[in-house]
Amino acid sequence: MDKILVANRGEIALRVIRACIELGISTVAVHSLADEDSLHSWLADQSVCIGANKPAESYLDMRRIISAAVITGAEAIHPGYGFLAENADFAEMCEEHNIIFVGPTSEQIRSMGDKAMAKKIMKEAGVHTVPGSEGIVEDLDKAIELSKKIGYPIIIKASAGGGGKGMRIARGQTELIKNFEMARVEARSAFDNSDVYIEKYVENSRHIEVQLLGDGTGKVIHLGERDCSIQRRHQKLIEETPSPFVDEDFRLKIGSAAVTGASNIKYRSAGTIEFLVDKQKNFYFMEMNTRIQVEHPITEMITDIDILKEQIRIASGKPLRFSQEDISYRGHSIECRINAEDPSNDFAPCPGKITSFHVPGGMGVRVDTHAYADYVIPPFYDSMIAKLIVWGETREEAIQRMRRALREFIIEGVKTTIPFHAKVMNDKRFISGDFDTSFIENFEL
Ligand code: MV4
Repeated sequence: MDKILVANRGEIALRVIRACIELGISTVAVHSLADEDSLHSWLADQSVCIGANKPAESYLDMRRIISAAVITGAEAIHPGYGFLAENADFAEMCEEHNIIFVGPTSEQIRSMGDKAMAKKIMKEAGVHTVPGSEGIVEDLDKAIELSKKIGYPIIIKASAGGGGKGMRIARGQTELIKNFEMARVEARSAFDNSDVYIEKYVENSRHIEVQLLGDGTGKVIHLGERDCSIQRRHQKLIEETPSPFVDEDFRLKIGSAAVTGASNIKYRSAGTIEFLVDKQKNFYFMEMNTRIQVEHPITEMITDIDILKEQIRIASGKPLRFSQEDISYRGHSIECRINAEDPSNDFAPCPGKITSFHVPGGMGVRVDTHAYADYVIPPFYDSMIAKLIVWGETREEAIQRMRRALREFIIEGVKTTIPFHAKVMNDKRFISGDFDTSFIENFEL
């Protein structure tokens, strides 16, 4: 592979370009008007302005991106995360233009994107799933009948949703009656698809996901788990690996379940299977993410494997370079997402000019960012401005190093989530490792 177009912006565009440079692949950046002065355009070998500020007129415009690839002679397109990364139509469009989509096949994206279908496929492969409806629930009568059978509380999920969007919990029949149609209407307006399915609501669960690499032949390996339980309104804030909840025996179980699921569909590329884990360490398949994820660096820190490079190698048709026995883990890694948001004002976005910017450094510290002093954060995109990633021999050392790095980090001009992270790093529950996805709701800022 000689040239890759990076169909994204921000830190992930930089991450992809860095991997390409190290692999000796030339790069084409695409950018919107607002991203004229962005680092990703500057760092790439070539750069093409593809349109106006609104994502729909630039980073989400499939035809403009394909055109940019054709004009510049790029053989492949890397979608990063967000935007077109899990758009099966876009992957298909790439396939039709003989452009390599750096990711899974369009069919794999489509089947895993349909959450009810994904669940069915995983269940048939023998991966544990939460008890619930077999596929879509058509109407309220069926929902009531089924919910009686599985027992309350239940959760209604949009089949075209994912990542927590369009979910509703019902703790009894009255709530179900109130929420069922509402969930369908919401799903219709958000995803243009009103299909919903129902499952037993698992209380006090943790969100633990497994990083996978597959080469499309059925060979799949996993790179361990990530605990992403610290989230707010389905936005992850802090991730760590290994999970303080996972021992060697549990890792073997959850890892092989994930490998079985991905191998069964002959998964190609880097991907993640998310599990819901209850207090008794029962784990259930939730979703498969068919993209590189924001939090992939913590896995890189403890496995010493460059996931981006492996993903690109796989896309160029090479078989997996590793077997499961080659994977080992060393130490502990934590990521804090630094967002331009005001934690004391309900995490309201704070776009604007960064007047001073100093990144932490030293042993075991990695900062993935596209920001710099005098950079203006545009209001059109997400508010993440940096990922602060640390490594330590132990969880304690990683936490202490994160405290140290957060203290060094200077961002002026906009409010950030740095003070919030500093508080979490000193929180008793967090330090003990005994938390679930309700951590933030119960957290006193
Ligand atoms: C659940 C669940 C409990 N029981 N499913 C959220 C993201 C998406 N991947 C699936 N999610 C959940 N699915 C069952 N059967 C709990 C979550 C969940 C959650 C739910 C409500 C409020 C906050 C949450 C945070 C993380 C996970």
